Amino acid sequence: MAAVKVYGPPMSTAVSRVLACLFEKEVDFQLLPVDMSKGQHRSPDFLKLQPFGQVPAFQDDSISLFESRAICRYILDKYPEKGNKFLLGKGDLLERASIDQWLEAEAQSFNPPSSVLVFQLAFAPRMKLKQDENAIQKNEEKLGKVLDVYERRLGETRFLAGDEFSFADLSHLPNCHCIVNATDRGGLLTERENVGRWWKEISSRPSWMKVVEMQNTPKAG
Ligand SMILES: N[C@@H](CCC(=O)N[C@@H](CS)C(=O)NCC(=O)O)C(=O)O
Repeated sequence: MAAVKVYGPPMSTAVSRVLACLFEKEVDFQLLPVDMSKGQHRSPDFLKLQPFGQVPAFQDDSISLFESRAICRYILDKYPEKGNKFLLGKGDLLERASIDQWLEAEAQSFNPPSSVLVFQLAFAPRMKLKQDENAIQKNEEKLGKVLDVYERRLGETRFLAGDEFSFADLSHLPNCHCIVNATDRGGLLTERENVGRWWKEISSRPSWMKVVEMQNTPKAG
């Protein structure tokens, strides 16, 4: 069986979501570089894989996919028996619905404000772009309100969808990691008692630590 291919730098939050999923599932993969500083993600060849000109792109034999969350679902569905078998629950309808619910919360409520903060506070300075103070303030407030909901939920359950680590928790790792480690707004997570406890637990999973190691490897992008 040929290893699946992931295109993009591990520093990218969307790429790192796919990598975390592959490590959890113990699925072999090949990481192929995309030099975004040279605009390679907008090259005609890359656009055949990812028509929006973003990373990651993904290939499994003749199948090619884009959108990190859809790529993860594909991996979870294709390899139910490999690695962590319970990222989508143990077959209980309510448990699965709860995972889907918190996955939607990640994509619809958590991701928009946290992505703005990640871009404005972590990436804009590295790219020598001017920060938008108004966007930072607005999205910090928005994210705070979202995390207040998480704080209440995580006061009731160990993880978002219940008492087991799931794909819903995994999907939050990339932006949480950047906010805690690459901005001065980490307190948004760490100063909330239950969110802080949850963050500490999910970020110390061996799968995520491997992703961080890849990000910290020179020339990892
Ligand atoms: N919803 C997409 C988002 C992909 C995305 O925004 N990728 C960023 C890097 S994290 C990117 O390629 N940015 C370059 C650009 O948009 O030009 C996913 O989850 O795959």
